[in-house]
Amino acid sequence: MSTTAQIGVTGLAVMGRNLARNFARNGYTVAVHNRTASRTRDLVEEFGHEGDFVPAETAKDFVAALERPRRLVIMVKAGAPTDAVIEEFAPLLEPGDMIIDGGNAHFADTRRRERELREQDIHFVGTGISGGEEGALHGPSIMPGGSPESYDSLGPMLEKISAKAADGAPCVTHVGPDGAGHFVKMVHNGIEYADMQLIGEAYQLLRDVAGYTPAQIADIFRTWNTGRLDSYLIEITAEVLSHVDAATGKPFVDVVQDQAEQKGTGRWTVQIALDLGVPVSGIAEAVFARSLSGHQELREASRGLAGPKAAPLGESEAAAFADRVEQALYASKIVSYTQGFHEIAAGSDEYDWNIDLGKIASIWRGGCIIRAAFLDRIREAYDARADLPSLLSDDTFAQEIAAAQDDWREVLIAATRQGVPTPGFAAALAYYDALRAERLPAALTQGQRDFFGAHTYRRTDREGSFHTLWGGDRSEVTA
Ligand code: NBP
Repeated sequence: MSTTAQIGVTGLAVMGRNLARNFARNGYTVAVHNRTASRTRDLVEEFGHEGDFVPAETAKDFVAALERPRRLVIMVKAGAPTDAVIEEFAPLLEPGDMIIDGGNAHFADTRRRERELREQDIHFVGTGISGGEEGALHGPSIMPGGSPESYDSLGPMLEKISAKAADGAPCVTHVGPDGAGHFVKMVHNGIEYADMQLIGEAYQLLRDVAGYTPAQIADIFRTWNTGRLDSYLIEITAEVLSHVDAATGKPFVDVVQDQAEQKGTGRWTVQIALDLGVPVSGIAEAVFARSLSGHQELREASRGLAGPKAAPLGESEAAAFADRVEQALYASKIVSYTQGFHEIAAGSDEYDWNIDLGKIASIWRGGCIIRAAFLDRIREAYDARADLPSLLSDDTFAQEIAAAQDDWREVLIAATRQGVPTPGFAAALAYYDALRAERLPAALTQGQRDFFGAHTYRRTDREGSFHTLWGGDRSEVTA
């Protein structure tokens, strides 16, 4: 077999197949391989006319089909299958070759694999790919980690197949070394969870407090989508809400079981945030809301618990309430992104990745699930000041939240009065209020810790650590 292909894709389920087609449609010759060879044959049979594919049935033929340095993309199920594929291919590769893992790997696995393969001088490029199967085919947002040398070789190809933002910029950048790409993809998914939860809460409020029907709420979302909330998720929310179930004639949303599933990247975002000490309360509430929804027996057992007796709003108040919900949603969204970007900054510090936060906002503007006009604003905020302590420190965002906060609070009062759960909105507001507070009860916490465990405390008026002799004469000693 001649060495002709510029890139190879192994793992040809929905993602790998569409990614291979995307490369081929952009003029690259693509070697294709899958553990079960029938998938390879099917791809070439169905889509062979779209470009140049080199099908390979064995690992050896696949590697032999690649020009050097080899660029080999793995698109298999994350976890043990990725290790199995690396074990199969790495012995067939040579120094300078690249393995690009486009699966949803945990960044710690990516760091390990990168370290192990570096010993053989093979570049391991852990790459976050967002946008689902449509994105893979038409242009995803791509978050590659790995060495700068690997990006020199891969970057132009990735730029070609990636989504393009409205200003034409490709939605890909070299995120940083080793696991940086998969870390950023993980936080992207965490933010996606939070975005979806906040939208869900807005929907529930419009339905249960304002009394709108799903079709009316779809129209409200369509209106919001022409303003500052303009985003893919708001757009598809309107589509889902206006869809009518063919079998029953009921709104589709009313015939779907209300138990949300998850694959794990949201949970990882929260677990890693806990390790890094970053408060991502909005993302955590979104993950918990999905798990609560799945506890069917617990929910059944709790149906009889008492709730408030407040009546829904009258028709005349509904429209004003919907405007308030828009403010609450927007303010809460600013907080989710503030928390997500804080986690990326903390990961970057912890692992010396030197991640450019403005670039990350920039490459999420197209292709991915959280694409939104709003990301342009985040990019501008970081471009204006790369060391911004938090998105809330940006003047424009601070002013927008200031303008939204009264309505945000009113919405939460209404939600509480009616007994509509809004953990995302509430966590976001609590975060905002905690950050701006002059004094937090953490001082009391420190006093309690010192009382029961002699954990010591620091004073507001002088340096040092102190302990009060709680069991004795309550005098203070230097610790
Ligand atoms: P799946 O995650 O369903 O994986 C199926 C592929 O893995 C098939 O090609 C299968 O080969 C291969 N595979 C498995 Br399973 N075990 C293997 C092993 N031990 N050795 C070799 N190959 C093995 O596919 P997908 O949904 O296309 O996703 C691919 C990756 O992309 C995943 O990591 C996923 O998390 C990530 N991702 C998915 C999306 C999405 O929207 N679906 C979005 C972003 C990222 P076979 O055909 O022989 O069984």
